[in-house]
Amino acid sequence: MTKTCEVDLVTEWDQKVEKLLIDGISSKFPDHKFIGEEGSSLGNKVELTDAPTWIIDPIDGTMNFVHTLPHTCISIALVINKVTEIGVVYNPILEQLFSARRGQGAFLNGAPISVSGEKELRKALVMMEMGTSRDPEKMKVVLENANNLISQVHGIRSLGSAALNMCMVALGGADVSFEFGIHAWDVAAGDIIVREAGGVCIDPAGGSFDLMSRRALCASTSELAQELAIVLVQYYPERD
Ligand code: LIP
Repeated sequence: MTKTCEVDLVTEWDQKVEKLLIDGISSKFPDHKFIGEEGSSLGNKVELTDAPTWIIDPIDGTMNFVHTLPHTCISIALVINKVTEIGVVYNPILEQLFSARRGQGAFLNGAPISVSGEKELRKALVMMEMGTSRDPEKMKVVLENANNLISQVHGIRSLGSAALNMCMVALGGADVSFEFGIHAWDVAAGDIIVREAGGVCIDPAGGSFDLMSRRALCASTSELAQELAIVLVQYYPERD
């Protein structure tokens, strides 16, 4: 089925996985709250309070899932007092389990991972996405950024999943990732995984990362994050 437009997809599996996770977690923690992609698209208000809240994307990279491109994942974060405590991103096709707990490092299938440490944009491999919005202003900004960056960096890549893009930065396979128009459930787990791997997450204009702003930039170093923020054409979607 489609959601906001013809290329914003949801499958029965998005809904089933979200229900499975919410039912399972609720049975152990009945007072905890949830922000889930599919519940939110049914009109449930997205509200992040100080209560323990699980932020869930049951399938990040739904388009890939529909096409059987194997870059698709489940993204789960636990946020308490608006501080992210746990992040899990699991690609069940490639059996890649990225995880992080605040203050305890980041891991891929149980082995510690760390960012590349790259500081210079001209040497960076950049993750960015076209996104599913067909709003002409948004598409213009995406293409302007791709056009401006291509001659300034080592390369540009897109996995089709914001969460997996961020995990590639955490792994050191890519150096920086940014996207406008994503939602809290796309980036909540990736944020803590990148930071626990030694990287940074900021607003793409250079300020502090704001989970509900629908804007994210993560990088292996703050030098690289700030260098990219200066050259990006900005886009400000409506907040979550
Ligand atoms: C997707 C994101 C991706 C973005 C798509 C979409 P979904 O999430 O991970 O980065 O470009 O527009 O939002 O909808 O597959 O969970």
